[in-house]
Amino acid sequence: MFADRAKILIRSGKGGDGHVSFRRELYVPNGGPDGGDGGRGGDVIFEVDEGLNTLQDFRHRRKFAAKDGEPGGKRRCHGKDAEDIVLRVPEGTVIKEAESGKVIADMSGENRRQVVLKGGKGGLGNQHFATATMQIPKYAQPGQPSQELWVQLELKVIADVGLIGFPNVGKSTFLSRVTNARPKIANYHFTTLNPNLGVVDLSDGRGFVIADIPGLIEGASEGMGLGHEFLRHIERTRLMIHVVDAAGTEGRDPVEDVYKINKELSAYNPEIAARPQVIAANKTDAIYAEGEDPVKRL
Ligand SMILES: Nc1nc2c(ncn2[C@@H]2O[C@H](COP(=O)(O)OP(=O)(O)OP(=O)(O)O)[C@@H](O)[C@H]2O)c(=O)[nH]1
Ligand SMILES: [Mg+2]
Repeated sequence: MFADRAKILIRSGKGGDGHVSFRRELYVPNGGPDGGDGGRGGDVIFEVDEGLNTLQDFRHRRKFAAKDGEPGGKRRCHGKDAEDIVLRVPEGTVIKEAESGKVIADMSGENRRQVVLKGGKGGLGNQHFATATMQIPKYAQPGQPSQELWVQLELKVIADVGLIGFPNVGKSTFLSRVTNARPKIANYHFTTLNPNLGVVDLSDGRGFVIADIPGLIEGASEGMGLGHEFLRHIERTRLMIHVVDAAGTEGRDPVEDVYKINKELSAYNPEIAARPQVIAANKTDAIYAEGEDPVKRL
């Protein structure tokens, strides 16, 4: 299945604590404070990887934590900074705060790399806290805490072609015949609940991607059926193949079907409705019409 959503837990590293120590040398009785600073905790960074098309990597692993900074040491030793972690996502991934749905980052266009959680700063060692009146500071600063967050990753399907149409008209069947995809096909509505992607291989080496989108129904633009959820997936396709049950096996008129689906498209986003569309008359083997040939009417 084509993964286009994933919920993951990310955590930045805690800053290392500052250290409390005093110089101890032979013949130096009251050495001053020499506790070093803690290192910085790792950031959590998201980066676009051109080679990725799906969020599949985030299905198997859900927790991603950067390491903590190391604490400071004696003799002004600075704790080591932790390495950042870089999570690679496909272009077009939107990162949202899972609880509120607030968009944190949109990894598209110019935005190739974004720090989403900052690691904690390291605390200062006691060497910094000596004053004229306090020459033996027994205090050092703790490192800043880490941050933890559940985030929702969302990827709009990036396909060249989108298959649209009423439920059960044969969109998935079409996809399975012209691409390498093996979607579920069954004789009931809403068999497809998530978009399936398939690649069409052309002999000259160029291929293109077709997305099979769950069936649309009247009112989809207002959220009926799975409504917006479905329409969201075609936003980035360049053209659509509009599959129609030409035989009207469920009692609907195929020409009316085309108008109804297009009405939903324009209500959702007129820009999508204006994109090129190929009408594919399907189930022609089941046509038993006496009147005008429905394929001709289409
Ligand atoms: N007779 C006939 N049946 C077909 C044809 N294409 C698909 N079917 C059947 O129609 C039913 C629905 O096919 P699907 O490909 O699952 O339809 P879908 O449009 O993806 O359906 P949803 O995912 O529910 O929207 C299945 O039982 C298919 O075998 C065709 O050309 N002729
Ligand atoms: Mg289907």
